[in-house]
Amino acid sequence: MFTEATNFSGDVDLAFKVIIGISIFFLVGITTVMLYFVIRYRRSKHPKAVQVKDSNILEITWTLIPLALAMTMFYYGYAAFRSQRTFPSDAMNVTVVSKMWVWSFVYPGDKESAMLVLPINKAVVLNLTSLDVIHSFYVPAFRQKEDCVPGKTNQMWFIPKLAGEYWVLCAEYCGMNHSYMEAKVRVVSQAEYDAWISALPAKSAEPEGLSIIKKNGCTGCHSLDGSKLVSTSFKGLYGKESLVVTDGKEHTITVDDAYVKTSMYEPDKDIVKGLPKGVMKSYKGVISDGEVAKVIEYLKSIK
Ligand SMILES: [Cu+2]
Repeated sequence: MFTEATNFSGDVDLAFKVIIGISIFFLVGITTVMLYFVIRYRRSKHPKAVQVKDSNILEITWTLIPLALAMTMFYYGYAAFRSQRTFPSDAMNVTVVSKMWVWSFVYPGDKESAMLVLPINKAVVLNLTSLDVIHSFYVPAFRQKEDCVPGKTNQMWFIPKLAGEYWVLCAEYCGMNHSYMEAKVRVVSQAEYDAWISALPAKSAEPEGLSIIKKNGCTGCHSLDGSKLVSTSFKGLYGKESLVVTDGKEHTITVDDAYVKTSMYEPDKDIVKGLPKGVMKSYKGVISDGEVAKVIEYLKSIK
């Protein structure tokens, strides 16, 4: 439960343990004293109230002790927070791009990956961005969480200390597939990282249509490998016959250039039977006619 996966996780866990320890101490202490008083001073034994005169010593004591306890909790919390906000200058930088409902990680050299792969024992700064709504980058094993806000770059940093695979979750409710917005962080040896990053193709090497699809976050709902997400997979889609509902009437269409374009610009017009309405936004004015052609070209290539 308390594995130290990064240089910070121990500090965060310590703050957690101090706060929970003090809380448990008071829960037990106050409950015990309360039960004792309830029994000891019950009405049948003490029918008449006794007036207690105020005591300065007592007042000062019960002010100073809670102050010291609160400051202790503050100290451990602040110590863990401060080191996380003091950024190293020699760290490697990775940009985290969030979009409903996918994470992607952009490495220097314009390389992009769906998984965050990091070399062990090396400081990394994550530059967190969002292309649409507020998401929150959360790695429970690392005890770290930071919001991804559109139009703004937030940062977080850490040194991975334990090789392994960890979950990345979105901790800010961001719409229908929020709970599926996940990725993996893989912490590996430097040699393994070097091999992985050099094998990762630069974004410019991929088909333009695929870049447009990724950039607009289409893969959050449409898979490229035939698996079912919110909507139909792009694999094998072009040229396929599909049962759609238009103005409440069912009919069969063939997925061709015109249908792909309509689906992007007026997504609610011809809805594939069984799929929900109003989930996909219109990409009119976002994806140009020229880009639509590139996407169609790409869809044809994965028929
Ligand atoms: Cu999200």
